[in-house]
Amino acid sequence: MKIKIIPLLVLLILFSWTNAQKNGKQINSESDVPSYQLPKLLESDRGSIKNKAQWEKYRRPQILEQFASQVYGKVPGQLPIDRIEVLEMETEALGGKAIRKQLMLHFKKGDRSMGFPVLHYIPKRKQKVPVFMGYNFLGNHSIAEDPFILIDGKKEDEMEKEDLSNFKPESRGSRVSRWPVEEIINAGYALLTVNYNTVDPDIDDFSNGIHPLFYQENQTAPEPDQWGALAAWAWAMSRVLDYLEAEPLISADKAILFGHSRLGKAALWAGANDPRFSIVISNNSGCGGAAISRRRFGEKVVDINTKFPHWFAKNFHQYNDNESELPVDQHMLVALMAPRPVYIASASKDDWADPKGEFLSAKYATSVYQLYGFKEFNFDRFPKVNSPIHKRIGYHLREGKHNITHYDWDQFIKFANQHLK
Ligand code: GTR
Repeated sequence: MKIKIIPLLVLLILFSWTNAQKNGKQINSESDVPSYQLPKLLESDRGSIKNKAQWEKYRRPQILEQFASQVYGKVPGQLPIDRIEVLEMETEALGGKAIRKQLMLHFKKGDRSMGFPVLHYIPKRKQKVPVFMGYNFLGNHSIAEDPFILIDGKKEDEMEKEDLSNFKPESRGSRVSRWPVEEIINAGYALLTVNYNTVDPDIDDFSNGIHPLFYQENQTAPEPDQWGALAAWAWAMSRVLDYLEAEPLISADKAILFGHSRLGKAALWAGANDPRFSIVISNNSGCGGAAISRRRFGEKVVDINTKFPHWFAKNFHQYNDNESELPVDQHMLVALMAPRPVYIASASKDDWADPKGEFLSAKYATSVYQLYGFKEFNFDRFPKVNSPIHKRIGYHLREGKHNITHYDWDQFIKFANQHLK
């Protein structure tokens, strides 16, 4: 009797283990990718799109609207910067090479107000300089060892106890490996950063951050087709660009927006909405970023909406395990950057972000770039590790994990040099 039960038990355990693999994070084999059909980039209700004029007039606005109402959510109105406060400035930063500026951008609507601090380093040059701009995860003070970087806009000894819940003084310099400030400055670029939590805290709570300034009376959360956190982070980068247009040391028409991971998703959405960003770079942005949702490889729509219910519009939750009903897919998001240079970076051990799905978005977006005369891409085959492709669309598969490294930055700087200098 016992002898019969044991093989049965083994079978049962094996069966449930395989199922757990399928439902959980580990399902990462190309053979598990379902067959799927992508929505057509160059078909509209008016027929096929044959040139850039038709793309810009009919198809682009339609795709943008579908992403806004079904994926990231619409921004319910407009709100310009109310006031810019200079918090700190040093003309001899980084051993005299750069100017450090720290500002607070203030916003106000009715009796509600909020603000977020901006840090930049600007190389000392005779002419205006281009700028890399992007969010950080752990606070502006995490990007460099520099003791003068304020923590959430405040000096360390002036911080109250509650200020410390979001920002740890010990984070100072903790992310220098992701932020090669000197290399960027030496290459002639300014660097601007904002902590994303200061725009909208990354928690499932719509009572804080920028959202409440847009509420109607008695509204406490965005409507189903209105913005989640990613769209709020995207929106705020455009407001930073509004400020940069008046900054005499920086060429706002050479603003390179970059972001890693969730912030890479936000960078792509910001770039889609605001054509003033001259280059957009997404690093390991994955699901809801550059990766094709219909591949269901690594992180799926249902995973992201379950773990981060506040990132996207509520409408996006309709597509949990239902990707085939999405009117768009992420190659269309990349295509919304056209004809501007766009860069998609993946990492070989970042299965959760689906490197191949990120590559395919770049590849399929080329059909729109071709309407603008950009024909050469070399996107026929998924490239080997560390073999970057720098065309009007850039792509690389870095060897290694989900991260942002010197290798990535070297590629981004080369790509920017190629297109802006
Ligand atoms: C993960 C999330 C990803 C990615 C990442 C990040 O937990 O599943 O979509 O955004 O976080 O931002 O680091």
